[in-house]
Amino acid sequence: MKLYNTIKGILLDYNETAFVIDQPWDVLVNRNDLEGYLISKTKTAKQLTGAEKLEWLAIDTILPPISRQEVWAAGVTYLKSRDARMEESQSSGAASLYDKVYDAARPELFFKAAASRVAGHGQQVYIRKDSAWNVPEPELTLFINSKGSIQGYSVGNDMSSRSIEGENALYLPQAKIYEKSAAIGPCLYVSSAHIGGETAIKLNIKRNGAVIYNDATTVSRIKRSFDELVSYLYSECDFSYGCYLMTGTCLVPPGEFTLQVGDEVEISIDKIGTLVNTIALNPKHKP
Ligand code: DO4
Ligand code: MG
Repeated sequence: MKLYNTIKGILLDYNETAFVIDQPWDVLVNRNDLEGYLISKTKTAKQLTGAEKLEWLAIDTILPPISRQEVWAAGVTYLKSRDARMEESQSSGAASLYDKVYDAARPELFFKAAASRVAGHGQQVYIRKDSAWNVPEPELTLFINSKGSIQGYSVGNDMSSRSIEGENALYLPQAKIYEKSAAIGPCLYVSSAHIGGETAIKLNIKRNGAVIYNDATTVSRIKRSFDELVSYLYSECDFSYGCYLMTGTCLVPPGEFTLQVGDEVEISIDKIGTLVNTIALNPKHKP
């Protein structure tokens, strides 16, 4: 089942029927057995007609599925990511950091975004004006409740500056955290069953309507289990409203590739859906 946050309210898409769930997002999602609770709500919740459902899910109506949750991210959880970072950081001498963290017991985890910096499906994500090399990072994103239990999944984009991170690994927060550097959506896919290794993640980038990059892989290539990532994240942090955790990028465009303003980034993950964002510069910060 899919839970959508929209400007009209919260829509639950279950068995081809759309229901209105009249509750604040943070109260609704932060529970154990979210799936069972939502199924029970379908008995009394208002149903939408097909036309109403289309209106609620129009591209300018959908919001990111987040309210007061923090967004965290795991890094170097796939070999592709390790190799790309080792290459980009060769001149800074930091390549071995990535090699070490890939093999270490403790994963790389970093704070990615406050909810206000997160874009939803159909919205713009930004590249930094002081960055020459920018990529999207397609990441399966966990929704974890305040008790540390995974209740759902979403599609995430961990927008990143490779030039800033490659210059010096200590610049990671600037490479990763800025306005609209994260996108999550289009929905929260709620499931008590774990997302399996066979789940496909696809990245498609279009420029002037033409596909300029397209690749896919599966979650099975991840080095660490979700439970391992969650247990490190929750070991010394409390999340009163639950939190999102991006689980690391599994696809990296070739070294010569950088995003341009106007590019369209599409990330699809089986069962969850497709998150589409357009690349822009922050209008407030244009030179
Ligand atoms: O080590 C830097 C960040 C890694 C990352 O974001 C990823 O692997 O997805
Ligand atoms: Mg990432």
